[in-house]
Amino acid sequence: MTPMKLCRFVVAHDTVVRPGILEGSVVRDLSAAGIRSVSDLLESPDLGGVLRGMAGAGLPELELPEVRLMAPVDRQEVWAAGVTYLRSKKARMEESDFSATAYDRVYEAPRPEIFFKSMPRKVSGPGGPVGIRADAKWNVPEPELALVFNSSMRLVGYTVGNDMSSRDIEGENLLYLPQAKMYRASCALGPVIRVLADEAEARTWTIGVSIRRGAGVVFSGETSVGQIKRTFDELAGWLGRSQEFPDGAILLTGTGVVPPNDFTLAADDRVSIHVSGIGTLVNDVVVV
Ligand code: DO4
Ligand code: MG
Repeated sequence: MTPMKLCRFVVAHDTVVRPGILEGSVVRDLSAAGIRSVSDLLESPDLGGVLRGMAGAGLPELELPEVRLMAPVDRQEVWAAGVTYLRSKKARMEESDFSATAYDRVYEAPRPEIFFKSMPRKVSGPGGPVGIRADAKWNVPEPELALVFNSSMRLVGYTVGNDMSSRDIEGENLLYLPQAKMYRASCALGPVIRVLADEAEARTWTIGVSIRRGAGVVFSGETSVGQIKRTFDELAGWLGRSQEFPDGAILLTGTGVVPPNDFTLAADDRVSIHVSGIGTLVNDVVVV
């Protein structure tokens, strides 16, 4: 079966954001079938059946160059888990002085690190900017698989995420984490939501990042989703504790690719994050 991918898009010279299905280079306009938003669609108890029904529904079709893809979230809050890969634990311990043991402990503890990352309207989409703080000196992208949950905390899809981070601010003092993680254009998601794939399949996917500066690649790296220490159910269970998400939620699952410690992003760098089962999210770096 061809992988099923949902998107949000606008047609050139239009401002209306529409939900769509992306198949190859063709976008099918789901708004023509009365579907108002991706998060509404993700509430369906039989998403597979609904989407299969759309295949023969004669929906308007557009070629990718005719549309602009938007971040595939409309009303969902965006949260993030951290220190879920051994590589991230090591990097965090290297960058911090007196808080190193906190990372060591959280990697082993039953309760994971989970933090709020972004309101949906602040998320950058494909081709949008990703920010580095003007007051930070050590900035990196964090390429991450993002889990997509509906309002019942059912895992309904996956997208590609970038949890942009200021390592010097986070390393100086653990209490500065919100400033290292939450600022203008610090979160990017896209290009699509891959649906109808279970955790076993997602764990076979690879996550790669490549950073271009001018004509050259200044960093590239790859890991496997299978390297995540915790199961998706475990992460979902902790995220949903004493919480409610009436519009669903996104959970970034942590980074397993960290550039060397002498690397920092610069304005105009192009960050491409590829997850093999989903697609590639491309964003250019701006100073904010
Ligand atoms: O506490 C630091 C955040 C770690 C993180 O965002 C990650 O591991 O991806
Ligand atoms: Mg992260």
